[in-house]
Amino acid sequence: MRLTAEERGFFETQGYLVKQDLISPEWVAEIRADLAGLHERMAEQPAEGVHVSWEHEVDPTVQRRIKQLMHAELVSPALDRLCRSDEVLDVVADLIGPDISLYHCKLLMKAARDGTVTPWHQDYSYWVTPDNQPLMLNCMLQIDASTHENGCLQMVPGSHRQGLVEHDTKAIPFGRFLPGYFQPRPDAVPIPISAGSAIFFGPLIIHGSDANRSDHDRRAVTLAYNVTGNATRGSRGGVRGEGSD
Ligand SMILES: O=C(O)CCC(=O)C(=O)O
Repeated sequence: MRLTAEERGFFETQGYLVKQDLISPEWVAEIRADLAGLHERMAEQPAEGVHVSWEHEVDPTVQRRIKQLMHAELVSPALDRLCRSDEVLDVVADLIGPDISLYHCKLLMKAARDGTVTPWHQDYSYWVTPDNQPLMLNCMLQIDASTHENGCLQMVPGSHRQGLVEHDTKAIPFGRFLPGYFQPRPDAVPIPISAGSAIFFGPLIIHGSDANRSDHDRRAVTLAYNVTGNATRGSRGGVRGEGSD
């Protein structure tokens, strides 16, 4: 798969790009099967190497709900395959070039009724170091369809062009956010997409998502890639190009 000039132009001006039906329904079903009972399994015994952030508004004496799980490739063979798939990497290579390394693979569980807001932020506010540049790229793939009601991703088109802006901080998951946290923004665009579709976006675009007010989970995975050699923290090694192993 190669991007059209129109798609590249859209990504450059708007800061994101939607690819409908990036993977097959069968692959989505495999991912879902790998994730069955994940909240309960991780509450009992987190898998080695993963890092779980829990929904902080859920009473842990009643139940636990995962907000995000870092290094999701370790809990799902189908996600592990996705990180290295041509379906994803062909688009990534078109957008950031052929030398790509995996930065992280993160599950965003946004559980039915319990999934909380992700405040407005730029990912680079988490990733910036004195010796790197904002060259990373996210592929956020929906495991369940995202809708207005279940808290689909919202983007502020073109906001990547203003560079990194100052964030407030708080010691909670997604604890870096723009002033106002998740106040309504007239310049934000909700992007509901089907399961198996993905949104590609860079590290400087402002984005966030509302709470899940529905009875259905809104699970997604974010595959973040970096250009090989752009200094990182936490890179899991090359997947393509000169940094491959
Ligand atoms: O789960 C979401 O809706 C937002 C995730 C997000 O903003 C991120 O991973 O940077």
